[in-house]
Amino acid sequence: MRSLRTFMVGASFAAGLLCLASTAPAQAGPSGPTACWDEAYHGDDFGSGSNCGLIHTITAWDNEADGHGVRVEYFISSDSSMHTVRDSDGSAGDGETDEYVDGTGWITQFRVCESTEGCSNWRYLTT
Ligand SMILES: [Ca+2]
Ligand SMILES: [Ca+2]
Repeated sequence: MRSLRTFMVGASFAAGLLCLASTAPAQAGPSGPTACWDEAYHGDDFGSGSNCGLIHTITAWDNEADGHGVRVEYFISSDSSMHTVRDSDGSAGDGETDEYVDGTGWITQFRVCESTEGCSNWRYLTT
């Protein structure tokens, strides 16, 4: 079962930008934002983020039936907290997606992590 959660973040877009400017996201990498969509793997486990459409999405997908849960850690433009979306049914079923309506926040960076097994590199997105 696909589980969708939609967030209506109250903070304004401008306030989010100011907030990000004063509290830089962790581990800013050398690559910089390159595209409105990207994906990341940790083994066969998968994460993807997209700001390309009117609904921005961030997905975690556990593809390994190994007892290690999969989550995607991410930051959005409208606050400085790290967010997490988990594939709560593990390698069964499909992935799990968080959604943000355009204008309430966009995904700035994300990585896919496997419990006790580490994380991929951060991926950076534009709008
Ligand atoms: Ca797994
Ligand atoms: Ca699953």
